[in-house]
Amino acid sequence: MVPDNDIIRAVAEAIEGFRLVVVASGAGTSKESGVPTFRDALEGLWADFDPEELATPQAFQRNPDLVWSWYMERYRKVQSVKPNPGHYAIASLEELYPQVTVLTQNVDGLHAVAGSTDVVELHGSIRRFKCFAACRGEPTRVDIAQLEVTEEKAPLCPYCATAKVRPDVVWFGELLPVAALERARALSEKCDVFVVVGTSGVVEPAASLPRIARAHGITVIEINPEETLVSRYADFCLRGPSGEMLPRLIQALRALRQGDHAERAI
Ligand code: BJW
Repeated sequence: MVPDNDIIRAVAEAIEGFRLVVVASGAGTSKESGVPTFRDALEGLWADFDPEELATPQAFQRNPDLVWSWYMERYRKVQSVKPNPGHYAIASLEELYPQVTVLTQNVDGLHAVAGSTDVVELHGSIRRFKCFAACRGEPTRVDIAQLEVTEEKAPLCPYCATAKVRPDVVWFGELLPVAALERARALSEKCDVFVVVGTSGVVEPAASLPRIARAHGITVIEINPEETLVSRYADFCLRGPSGEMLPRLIQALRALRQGDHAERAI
């Protein structure tokens, strides 16, 4: 059931006056931009594959060309899509709060395109590439615009000419970027409100962040059309697509602020 305005207003009232806002986003945030979520069933050529089995270093070692073509298809997609009203609403929180940080599991870069200025990419970026063997240290970034790249074949690293080039994302079994994870954990302990948007909340360590916030007595708000593991302990659950719920929340926050100004003027 889509929440009515009273619920949205109650959430706005609960977070009005806060200072430090954390938004933790997952694949559902980009769904309305046309980017499939990670756990949506794959289509077409990929229908027979399980994304969890493609997103591993072992899969890349076994069959680099297969994993490369999956990522190239997604890389092309990400370059052709635009942020949706949910991304823009998250960016516009910066007009209402002194500090807003986005902790994203997404690799599509759409928060920055929408104008969010403080984005922590926990799982890397599909828009960057690196040497699989980190031949010049981790990460050995490779600009694929400088290479002759096909969709079908993982290119060789231009530096070592031995290892293949891979996307600069975090696969299962790999460590998240240390500084990004440390900052995410610290913010989860000290923010005023933790808004979890469009994630199934199954992948660790990102899934622990709202639990950390909750354990520190911080208000947790979930925005997701479906119930998830986060729903059990969130203070508020807005059940609906983020491209609809977030702009309504911004509208309610702005209305509260305008009401405040009007009252002060009387
Ligand atoms: C909408 C919507 C709309 C739809 N609006 N919402 C502790 C216990 C058990 C296992 C582990 C553990 N610690 C570590 C692990 C292992 C593993 C893990 O978590 N496995 C789980 C599957 C159990 N984690 C790791 O390996 C991590 N590394 C690590 O911890 O290193 C140390 C270590 C290693 C091994 C053992 C122990 C310690 C690395 C995780 C890297 C994840 N990488 C991926 C791929 C990135 C590149 C790529 O995109 O290809 O990241 S996996 C994939 O899942 C991707 C996503 O960022 C991530 C999360 O998915 P997300 O965003 O939640 O998407 P979905 O599809 O699951 O959900 C979408 C949601 O949107 C749904 O809820 C919808 O309802 C909703 N929705 N429309 C709003 N319009």
